[in-house]
This record gives sequence, C-alpha cells and structure tokens, in this order.
Amino acid sequence: KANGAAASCLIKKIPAVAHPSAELPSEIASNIAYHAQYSPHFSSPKFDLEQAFYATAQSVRDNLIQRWNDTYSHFHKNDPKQTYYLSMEYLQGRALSNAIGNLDIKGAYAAALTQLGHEIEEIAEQEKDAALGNGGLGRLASCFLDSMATLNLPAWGYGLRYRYGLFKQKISKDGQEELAEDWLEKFSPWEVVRHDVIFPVRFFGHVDISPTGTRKWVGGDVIYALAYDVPIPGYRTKNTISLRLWEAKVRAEDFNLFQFNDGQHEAATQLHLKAQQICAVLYPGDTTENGKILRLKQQFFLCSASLQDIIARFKERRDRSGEYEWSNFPIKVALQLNDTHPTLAIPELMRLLMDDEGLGWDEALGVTSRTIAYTNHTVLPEALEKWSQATMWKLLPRHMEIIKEIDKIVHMANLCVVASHTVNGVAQLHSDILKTELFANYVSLWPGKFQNKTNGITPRRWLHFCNPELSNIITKWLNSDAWITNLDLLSGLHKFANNEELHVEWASAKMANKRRLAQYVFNVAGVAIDPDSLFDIQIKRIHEYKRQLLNILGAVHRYKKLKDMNSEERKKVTPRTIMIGGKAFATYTNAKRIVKLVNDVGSVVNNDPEISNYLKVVFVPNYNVSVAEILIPGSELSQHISTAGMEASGTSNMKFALNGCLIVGTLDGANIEIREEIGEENFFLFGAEANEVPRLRKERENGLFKPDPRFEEAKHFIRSGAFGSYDYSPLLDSLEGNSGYGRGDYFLVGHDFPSYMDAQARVDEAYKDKKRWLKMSIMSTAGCGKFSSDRTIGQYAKDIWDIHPCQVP
Ligand code: B1N
Repeated sequence: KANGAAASCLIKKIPAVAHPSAELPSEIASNIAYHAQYSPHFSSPKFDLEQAFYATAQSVRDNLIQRWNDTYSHFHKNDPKQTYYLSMEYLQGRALSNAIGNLDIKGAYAAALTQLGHEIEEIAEQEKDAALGNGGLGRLASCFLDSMATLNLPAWGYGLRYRYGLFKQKISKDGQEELAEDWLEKFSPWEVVRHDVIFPVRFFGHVDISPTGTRKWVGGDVIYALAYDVPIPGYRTKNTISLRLWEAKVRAEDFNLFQFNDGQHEAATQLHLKAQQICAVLYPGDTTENGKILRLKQQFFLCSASLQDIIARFKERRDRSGEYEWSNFPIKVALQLNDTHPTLAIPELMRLLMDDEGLGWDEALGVTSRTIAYTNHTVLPEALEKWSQATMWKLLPRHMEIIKEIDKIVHMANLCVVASHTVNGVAQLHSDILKTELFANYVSLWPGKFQNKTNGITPRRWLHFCNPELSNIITKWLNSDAWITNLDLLSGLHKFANNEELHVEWASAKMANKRRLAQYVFNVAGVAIDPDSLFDIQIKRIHEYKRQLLNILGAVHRYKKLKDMNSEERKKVTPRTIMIGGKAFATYTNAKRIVKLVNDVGSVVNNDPEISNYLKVVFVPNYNVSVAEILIPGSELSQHISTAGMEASGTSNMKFALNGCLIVGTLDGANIEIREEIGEENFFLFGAEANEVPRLRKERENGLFKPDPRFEEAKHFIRSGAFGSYDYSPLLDSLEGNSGYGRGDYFLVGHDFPSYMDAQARVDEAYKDKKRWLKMSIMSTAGCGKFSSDRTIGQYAKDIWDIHPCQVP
C-alpha cells in the first residue's frame, strides 16, 4: 500500500516541470509534480491520495487538451457533416482510468506514479463517478460518445451540467435513503468552461404579432446557458470530441444592486435563484406542478442552448464560403434525440428558423424534419411523456403555437415521429413492437421511417479496462488485440472453447475477479462470501417490470428448501451467492419495498449458521458505473428477467455476456439477440413470450390462473414473518387478485415462477460440470461481437446520420 507521507517526501525530489506532451515516465512524473505544486486546490501541499489524484488528472488533461484542439481545428478545416447527440442524461462514471486507457499510456502513468510513491489503481479509485443519468439510457449515451470518438466521427454530445447527479443510496434499517451526490464538491478536473460560449434562453413571456403578421416571442425571464466542455478521447486515435454541458447563469445586470442595498435580498436575487434551480438536480421530482415546470424548463434549456450553438457553428462555417442556404442545414447537421426528453428541439428549431431567420412554415418544417431523428427507449405508458397544454402555453407560448400546428395534443413521442426523418427502437423486438403497437398508425403513412438499431456497449470500458485479466487472455489466444476495436474478432475464440489450457486460464481470471469482488462486498456490505460459490448477480434500477421480486422469491424458496433438508442432502447443493443492487426512484414505493425485502432476506439468510455454506443473499448498496466495473468481471450468472415485451433492450446483459457470464433470462429486449449470437444451449431461458402476455394477463384477470405451489410457499414464508415484522403485504398483494396496475400480477411473476425455478435448477446442474460451464462461458464471450457500440454507432452513422470518419492525422 502506498503511503501518503512517504509520497509527500518523494514528490519534492522530482523536478516540477510543465510538460504537456510528456510520454516518458520521468517526464510524466515531472508534469504531475508540476501540477501538485502549481495547480493547487488545497491549502497544505501534501501528496496524499486525493491530491495525487488531482495532479495526475490534470497532467492527463494536458495531454487531452492538445488532442482536443487538434480535433476541433481538423473538423473546422474539413467542415464535414456533424452529428449532435442531444441527451438529458450521461452516465460517464470515472474518467481518469478511461482516458489513460484510451490514450494507451497506462504503463507510463503507472511507472510515473510508482516513482512518486503511489499505485495507479489506488489513485484512480479516488475519483467520484460523474452520474448525470439514471440508468441504461444515460449509460448508452456515454458508450455512444466513446464509440463516436473511437470511430473518428465528427460528433458532439450535448447535455446539462447538473449540480447534483443521481442520488447516493444509503441502506438503513428502514431500507433505501437518498442523499444528494455532490460530484462537483471539490472540482472536476475534466471540465473546461468556455466563457465565450454563452446563449440567452427565454422562459414564459408572450408572442408579439407585428402589423405584417410576423410573430416574435418576447418578455418573460431570460437565463443564460454557459458551456462546460468535457473531453471524450477515442481509443488509440488522436480524435478527442466534446461533451458540452450547459450551466444556467445570470448576468450582472440581472442583479438588482439597488434592491439588494435596500435590504430586499430575495427580490434582488430572484433570477439567480431561478437559474440555480434549472441545473440543480438530475430528474427533479415531477409529481407536483412546480416539479413538472422545472423538468420542462430543463428540457427546453438543453434544446435552446444547443440549437443556438449548432446554428452559430453552421453560420460560421458557411460564412467562409460566403453561402447562405438554409436548405444546406440538414446536409451539415444531424440531430439525434435521445428519447423524447429533448423533443422541444423540434419547435425551437422551427421558431429559430421562422422568427429569427425568416423562413416560411413549410421550408422550416422541411429543414427540421430532414435534420432530426428520434430514438425511442421504452413502451411503458407511464414513461411516455405528455405535457399539459396549460403548462406549455404558460412556459413556452410560441412553441405551443408551433406544436399545435403540427399536432393537436402534446404527446412528445407523436411529435417526434411526425417531425423526424427516422425513428428507431433499441433492439429488434422493441423496434417491432413500435411498428405493430405504439406507432402502428404512423407506419402506413411513412413505412420507411422506422428502423432498428440494437444497442451496444463500449468494449474498452466494459472488458479491456475493467477486466484486464480476461482481456490479456483473449489477446493471447487471438494472437492480437485488434478485437478491442473490431469486436467481431472474438468469434476466433470459438475454436478454443474446449481447450483445456484455455479453460485453466479462463477459470483463474474469473477466480481472481471473484476474489476482488468478494473483498468489495465485504467492505461495503459486511458480508463474507465464498469465492467458490456460484456468483449470481442482478444489477439494474429497481422496477416491478424488471422483476427483482421474482429473483428474491426464488431465493426465499431456495432458503426454505435448504432449511427442510438434512445436512447430507445439503452437501449435494450448488452453493450460491445472490447479489442484487440498484436504486429505486425516491417516490416509487413498491420499488423501495423490494429493496427493503432483499436486505431483510439477506439479514436472516446470511446469519443462519445451518445454511451459511450454501446460500448468501447480498444487497450491494449504491450501485453505479464504477461498482458495475467490479461486479461484472466477477459474475458467473446474471439475471435479465423482465416480463417479455417490457425491457426495450437492456445493456448490462451485453456487459455480462461479454465478460463470460451466463444469463438466465426471458425472451425480451436484447436477450433475444444475445441468445441467437451465443447459441441457445448457452443461455438459461424461461418465461412467457411477448405475444402471449396479453392473453396471460386476461386469464389472470378472469381467475383462470393456477399458481405453482412453490410460488405460494415462498410468499407465505415472507408473510409468516420469517424475515422480520415489516409489512410486506402491499408488495405481495400486488402479485395476487386485483391490485398493482389495477390488475393482479400485471408483471406475471406468478406465471413465470415455475419456469424460472426450473431454469435455476438447470443452472445448478450445469455449474457442477466445470468443463461444461467454462465452455459455455467462453462461448458467451466469443458470441458478443455484435454488441459493441462501435457496431451500433457505425449503423447510426450510415443509416441515419450520413456522416463519415474525419480522422486527425
Ligand atoms: O434505455 C436503455 C434500454 O436498454 C432499457 O431497456 C430502457 O429501459 C432504457 C425516462 C428512461 N428507457 N426509458 C428510459 C430514462 C429516463 C427517463 O426520465 C425514461 N430508460 C430506458 C437504453 O436504450
């Protein structure tokens, strides 16, 4: 273990020299020493872990800024068509290890830090996750940025700079508690403020109509959007693109000095408060009217600022050739809406084109719809955004006029379908459901508009960096590391699936990762788990449709069965460690009850000496990107068990499979395609299919459902108080008669329970045969080529955006 005091001594012996293009360890060490001394953020210069992290990050940033500038000027000079990805969420996680990895300078940095008395892994762990997103949709945006940079595509991400990202989850005796997560508490070494990039954004006000009939939105509040850029380095390329995050600001003129000096402090700083609120938190609660307005303000703030910036860049580049042609806008600009959250980009672009640039309606709509494309991420009715007309008229009067022209109600998804040139779902089944159900009425109007783009994940973060042991083995057996940017090459592992030498290496990498994971679980949850047991993981947001309840009912039944066995019978059982992690939305009561139940089951099971060798149930607190990077490499089985038709894609399923983890899952989302790619014999399938779900719900409603006795036993065991006195009846009742969504067991936990238990029994059998399991594991990794976000982004670039690589020489 590195020692902070020793490191503080060591750093004084290294010359502090600014060396932004350092490559040799000694130069890097000097540059780190330079930042430790001349970019201070603390009063006393100690070179402890925290200060060493900041100095190291700043030295990496030096390197990135050089590449960044080169990329900007290269794009500017070549003026290619560019993609702008608009998203209310990015789940970036940590940046230091990712940047060092993408720049392929880990060895040099590790050596430099050793000279300075620290270990690179320990330094990297100092960084707080940037969690400006809720879950899969936000993490997808971050994987996409990594792929866009790696593929040398001229692209930008746009988002909001939330002061507080996703809440921190604390588990107490009452279950989940939420705490504000201050990711900017000290400072982020990765963001660069652009004081010259600032745009006004209006809220409220009214529409003035001139004598000639032109309309102008005036009055209301004007708040400024200031750009903060985060560098996104590509892997083994100079290209470094930007994630531009907007912060809300007011100008000095908006500070009423007279009022303030008159003692009217609140009145004088009113606009400051309003500005502060806009970017205060990721996804403010929107059950109240005030909450709804704030969420809508955030969305408009992102759209208006980004569009003004994009138009300014379009004009700047156009000016050099002297052309002024709005019909060229879609030839230079592709805008991708990450779900309906940035829908207001549609009426805002229309407004800017008509009211500021003088285009007519048809021309403006033509430019808009040729520019914008929309990705749908869910068919859940409660997640489809609908805004009340009253709210919209108040906050955005001019936009409402425009929206009403396009469509009569403010159903964001419909507006997107009408005003986009392309609409895509995120896995084949999901895209099919969009065509046959959600958007069925539009398909006959525009049959060519609808596409599928199956999601993907970046193989850099999700295998090469988070699982170096396995990455090295793959590179060795494929005789090349080209798979890191061409993931289809993993299929070269197929022919070694039965190779005993590979089996030994594969098993030892998994064991090393399991040990690391066991240590982590002990640190955060205080539970000692056995690395020889089967590590079974379900990590994702807690939601009834994702059916963590099915998992925990299965665990309860397993526990009950173990209790009923004698010690000889128990010895034949495959020991399991079930880990569940995920955050429940603060106001989602049933999700919070599920968190409480998992914790309560864990407390009883883990403290039962009779069965402690055979079963552990652990709730992993505060699940986030960096926790996933520890859990996924150490997993052997993972659960992706949503009610068929409800999970649009899932992306953690891809991460697990890529890391050689087997899946127990339903025919839902991308599970279907994963199973196709890795082979059905390597996938533990169970449950109803999507097309059976409506009929099964009907039967359930009509009392035609006969529950499996094991399902009844598990519920009964919980109701009996075996896991404490907390009242679980609202949760368990949602699985019965008439409750939950108004119909009993809407998510078909009861229907799928027996086939789930059978699948789990097949898992236990398969795990006993080590050779068979290792083969299945290798086949999983080997079959994951399709799930690289490089493939996904390549398809967006070709089929939707029409953009091409523009590589910095
Ligand atoms: O998007 C992911 C998919 O892999 C998941 O299956 C899907 O559930 C997820 C409202 C959402 N869909 N919708 C959201 C997020 C935030 C919000 O405020 C909806 N997230 C998904 C990537 O395609």
